Amino acid sequence: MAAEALQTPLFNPAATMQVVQFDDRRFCLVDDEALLNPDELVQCAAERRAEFNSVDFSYYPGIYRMAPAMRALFQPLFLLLLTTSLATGMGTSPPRVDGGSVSGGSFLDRPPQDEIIYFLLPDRFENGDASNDRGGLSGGRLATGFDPSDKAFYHGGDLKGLISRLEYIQELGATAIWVGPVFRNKPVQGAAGAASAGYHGYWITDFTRVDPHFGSNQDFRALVEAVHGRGMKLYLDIVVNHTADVIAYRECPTRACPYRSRADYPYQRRGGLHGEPINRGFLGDDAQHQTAENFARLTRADFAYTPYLPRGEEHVKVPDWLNDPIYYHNRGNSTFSGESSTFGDFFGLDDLMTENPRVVRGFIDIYGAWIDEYGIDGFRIDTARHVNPEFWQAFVPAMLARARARGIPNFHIFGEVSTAAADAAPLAVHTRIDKLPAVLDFAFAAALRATVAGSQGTQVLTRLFEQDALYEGGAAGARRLPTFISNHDDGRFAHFVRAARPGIPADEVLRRVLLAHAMLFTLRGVPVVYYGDEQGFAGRGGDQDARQDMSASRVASYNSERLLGTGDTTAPRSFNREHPLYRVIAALAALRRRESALRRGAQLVRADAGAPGLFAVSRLDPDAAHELLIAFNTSTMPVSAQVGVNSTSSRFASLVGSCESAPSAPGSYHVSVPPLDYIVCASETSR
Ligand SMILES: [Ca+2]
Ligand SMILES: [Ca+2]
Ligand SMILES: [Ca+2]
Repeated sequence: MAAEALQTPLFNPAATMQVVQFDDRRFCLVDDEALLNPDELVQCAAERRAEFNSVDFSYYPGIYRMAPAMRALFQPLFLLLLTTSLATGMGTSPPRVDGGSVSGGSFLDRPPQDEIIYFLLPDRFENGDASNDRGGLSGGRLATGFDPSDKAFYHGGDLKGLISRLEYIQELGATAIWVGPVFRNKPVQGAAGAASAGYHGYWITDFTRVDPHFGSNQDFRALVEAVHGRGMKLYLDIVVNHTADVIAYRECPTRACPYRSRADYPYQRRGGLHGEPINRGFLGDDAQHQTAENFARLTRADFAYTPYLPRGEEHVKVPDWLNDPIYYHNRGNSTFSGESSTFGDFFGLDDLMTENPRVVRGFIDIYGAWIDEYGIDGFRIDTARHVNPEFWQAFVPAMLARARARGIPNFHIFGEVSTAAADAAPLAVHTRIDKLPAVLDFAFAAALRATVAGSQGTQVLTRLFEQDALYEGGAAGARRLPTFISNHDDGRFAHFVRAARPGIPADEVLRRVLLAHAMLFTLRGVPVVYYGDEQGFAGRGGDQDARQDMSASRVASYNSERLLGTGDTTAPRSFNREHPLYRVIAALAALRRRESALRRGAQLVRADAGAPGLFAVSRLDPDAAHELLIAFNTSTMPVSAQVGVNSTSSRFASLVGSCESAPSAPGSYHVSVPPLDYIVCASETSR
């Protein structure tokens, strides 16, 4: 036990009580004097981290500083556990300390609801290797996809660059990284004049390889190891619904093919009701017919259109079975309604016949291998709503089992079900029918857009959370939903504020964006920070306009943008840890890591309004033994109100903003919240 081991930067000499972590199992609560006496520390061993529900130490390798309010609560609990563990003979082995650093707890033990997720597109993050910018291809930008001055093309970001910036991400407070798809893409798609590149990763041709623009599979392994080495997790963005656009149809050589339905173009006729009989005996794709025997009778893919593989692209997809058109729907472009939602091509992208057991097995093999090979921690599933429920019902349990076998008990899977309304029903159905463990909470994003960017009353939020009952697992299930306010498709929250309130002062835009982040980190759900939001990126819209470069940008429209909270532009690198948004997000992340009620606690709405104004909730974690009252003000006037609290909550401390120290009467607490601001108040009363 070297005394140096305790002199980590996290040690706070001003604190009178510290928690020392010896390894991933043992902790010790000590006062300052004890720090000077290593022998006393050796004798001080404790229970497993998992039992300390009020503070998750796995986030704090080294020495943890306790908030004063927590210390008083924690000390008796700790002493009880310590006494118990010593009495049962546990904790008598000497603590293991490696070199000068105390090893951290295992990230593998953290449940999904404890994460803070940072979502990035590798192409737009950091360029660590200029030699791969063209993906090993030669020629102009229509061949290589590389044009750093065009927002629709590759800009050079790669996995090596991402590895070099992990400290920046971790210091922001993220515990998990959701990386946009890394698989090999078709480099360029689209007709001349409308061409764009696969820099975003959603046009996969080879599901087994990292795209050469991003590096190699070895680089991916290095990334996962580096992320895990920091006690963080890596969530991989995957696609099952479609591949790149390779398959074409003879019937429409120069235009998009409109959708042809199963009723108008049944499987057993070629090209329509009066066509020649084909696929004799094929009983269709309904759930009860999704058997290998039935799909063996589907031998012709020309029931609606005549699909073909353009010359030179016959074997572009990997694994090779993906090159056979029989494994695709081939019914033309989706209209995003009716059956075309799951059977249509997503803007020409080849829509897989995910009802076919061969396709199900194929994707279990493909993505299972990424779990086996690299030990990743979860999947974000693209376009999940456009795949039939039976696929997910088979795929999800297979992936979870694969992960468990690999020693990843908390593997997480969350699907993209894109909706624009603050309505949980269209999302929840995919947790109940498809059995997706979670979906991205688009309804939360819409509700914040309506109330914090727009001018709807905070009752919108109350209605949203009432609908948590719709999710599989109810409110507890809803606490596992990744929540977000910005993304790469719809745009960034700052853009929504500007769009809803043209001409408002820059300071008000910033305050509304800060308020939205405060809601993101303190309301139920798992916060997802979209890269660049912490640097004040705003964008002028969605999609390409919301995919700015963190590395020095050469895109004129990005570089002319007014960023929030800084006079800088995206022309130089944007990894500023002093940016006001970076600092506020880091503080919110620290608050969330410290307060188990924010991660795992039930949420009770305490106050709302039919107009912009007060929204208050309590977060209650039975193990934390205190109530967190959080009050937001979405209006530009101060609010002052009585809100309900637990009648046993008798003393309060301010965690954020100014809180009164006592309730006005049992069960009623007075809050004053400045315009576009929030307060977080912690009761000190045990239950
Ligand atoms: Ca590069
Ligand atoms: Ca196609
Ligand atoms: Ca589909």
